[in-house]
Amino acid sequence: MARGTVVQKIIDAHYAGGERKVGKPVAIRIDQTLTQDATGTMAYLELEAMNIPQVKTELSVSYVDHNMMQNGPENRNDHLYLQSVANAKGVRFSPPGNGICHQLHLERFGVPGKTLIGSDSHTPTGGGIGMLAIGAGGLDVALAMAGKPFRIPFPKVIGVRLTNRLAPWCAAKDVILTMLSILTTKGNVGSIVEYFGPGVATLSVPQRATITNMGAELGVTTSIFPSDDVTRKFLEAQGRGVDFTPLTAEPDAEYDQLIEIDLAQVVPLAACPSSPDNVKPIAELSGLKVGQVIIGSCTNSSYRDLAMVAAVLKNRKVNPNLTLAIAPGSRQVLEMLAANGMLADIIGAGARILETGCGPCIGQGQSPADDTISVRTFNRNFAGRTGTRGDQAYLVSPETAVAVALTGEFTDPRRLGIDYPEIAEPEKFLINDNMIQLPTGKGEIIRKRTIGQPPINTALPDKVDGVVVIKVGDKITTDHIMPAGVHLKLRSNIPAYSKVVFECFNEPGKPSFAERAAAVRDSGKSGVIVGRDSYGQGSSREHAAICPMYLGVKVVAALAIERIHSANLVNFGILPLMFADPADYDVIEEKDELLFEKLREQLAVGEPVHATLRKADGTRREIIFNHRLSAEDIRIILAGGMLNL
Ligand code: MIC
Ligand code: SF4
Repeated sequence: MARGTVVQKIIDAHYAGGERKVGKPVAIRIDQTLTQDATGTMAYLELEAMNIPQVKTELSVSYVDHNMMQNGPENRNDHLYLQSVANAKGVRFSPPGNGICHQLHLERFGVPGKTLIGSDSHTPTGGGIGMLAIGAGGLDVALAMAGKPFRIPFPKVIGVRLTNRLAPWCAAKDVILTMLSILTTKGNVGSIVEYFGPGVATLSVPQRATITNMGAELGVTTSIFPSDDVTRKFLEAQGRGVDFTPLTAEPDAEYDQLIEIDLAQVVPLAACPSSPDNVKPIAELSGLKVGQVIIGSCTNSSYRDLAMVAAVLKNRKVNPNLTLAIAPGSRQVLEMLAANGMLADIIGAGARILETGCGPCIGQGQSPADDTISVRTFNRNFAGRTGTRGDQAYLVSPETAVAVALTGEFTDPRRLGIDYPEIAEPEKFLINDNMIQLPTGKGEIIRKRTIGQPPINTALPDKVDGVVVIKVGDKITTDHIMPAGVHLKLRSNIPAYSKVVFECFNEPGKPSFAERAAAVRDSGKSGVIVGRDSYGQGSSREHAAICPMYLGVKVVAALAIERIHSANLVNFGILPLMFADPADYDVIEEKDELLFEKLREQLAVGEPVHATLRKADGTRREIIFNHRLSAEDIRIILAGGMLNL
């Protein structure tokens, strides 16, 4: 049971109940929370609904980094609400322009050995500094702010032993892409990845953070590195030496599964369209023309990443057949590049400098042209996420991205013929926290007209007259369920945002998913969503549960449902079920009826749930579902969601 691991040590130190048995729920105390604006408004509305006067964590920070476009008043209305509610509730506030939550949290707040939950799936970035950092839905983060422990499945710990060191032009991004090619995005629910071995000491904290950040794409609970001398130097360079504690696994630590990666064998890789695990060596893509390169996001926009890019771009020119855009991860990074002249090298080469924030990673601008390839240093390339239908987004390291930016086509950076600029981690980062606002604990909460309320569900009825409102396939992401991009500004307005649920599956001239689901709801029946494997991958956005709930969905039935999404469904009173016989997935069709009788009685820990499927031709059959719900989950669902409870 993963004895002697860093994971086990942190869980032991934060243990707040539950069984220490793989897969069983275990509760842990949460030291820190973070939120970002796109999920944060709901999280703080939920915190308000709980009547919590002041947050009870050691540290909570509210960041604004996603919705920065301000086309119309909605986003700025959100910012003002977030700023004022943070001030009133005892939360620090990081305004737009200060940086991406994960990059900033690592620089300024992360502490080895502490627990962190964040309303963003890339919260595991904090694993780079030795934190147990986990992504969750906004409601779970609100509960943690209210001082409640957080429940995770007691993890299976996957140990990854790193040996040797990366060769020039081969990057931390290529390490996580290697991991994705081994483990894929499916089937890792409930695991935590822990890195160890002699190769660890060769990686800087930002490199480690790239690996744990994109570890989210594996579908694991989180990923973590030990806290060692490299961590100490990073914290000292951030003026936070006092926050250092060493934390490493015992030499005889036991892992539930072992993977070996020889860093010297890692080569430049790309995740090809449209899944982070569709990994190929750059050498195989070589010569493919590219229309756009973007460098940035919480995965790859540290000082080292951008300083390396600046050194390569210096006195060179961006290929005229593409555009290169760069979004620094934090103001610290941007200010340092500005102070040492590297920003001038970047601008001089013809790059477009974007605002510090998520930007194009979440479809806020820079959508690529039709039928062109976009190369990005981001962590997700789900279809349509760029804002262009039928997009072709490839995910690469900054090393590969800058090589492509110079040549206009896929180029193995080792073939560039340029000496690899080795960038040492700074001895001292430029520290300027003047944008972080400390809370006063009182003051008015600013609530403009576009700030709604979280809708509250009704208790689960004993008899659910279900109708299948959509049947989808494998690996449906929360981006498929709730698109971001131009719709992101509707995050605080559930009735409006609900209109675009499953928008990518709508067909012209036919009723949209929202219309079909609302019609079922208004007829007094309940919507059922049918998915296949790995349903609900990706983003932690609880809107992927709240909006379907608003449209009357009561059940999601799939072969497997991802962790954060499943927890969000439970929190909003939607029943997540798994087909006991996968063949039933093939039988069930849209518009079929699925009847659950005595459902409240049927729901018990470890017990299957029976339903009757009624096809359009009147034929009936029994369908059996399994679930992974704990006693607490069942209580929440019966009540119609956590807010009711
Ligand atoms: C993402 O990368 O998909 C996001 C946007 O950061 C999301 C959060 C959201 O949807 O607001 C995430 O990763 O959880
Ligand atoms: Fe922002 Fe992209 Fe990171 Fe999500 S993955 S937090 S959208 S930069």
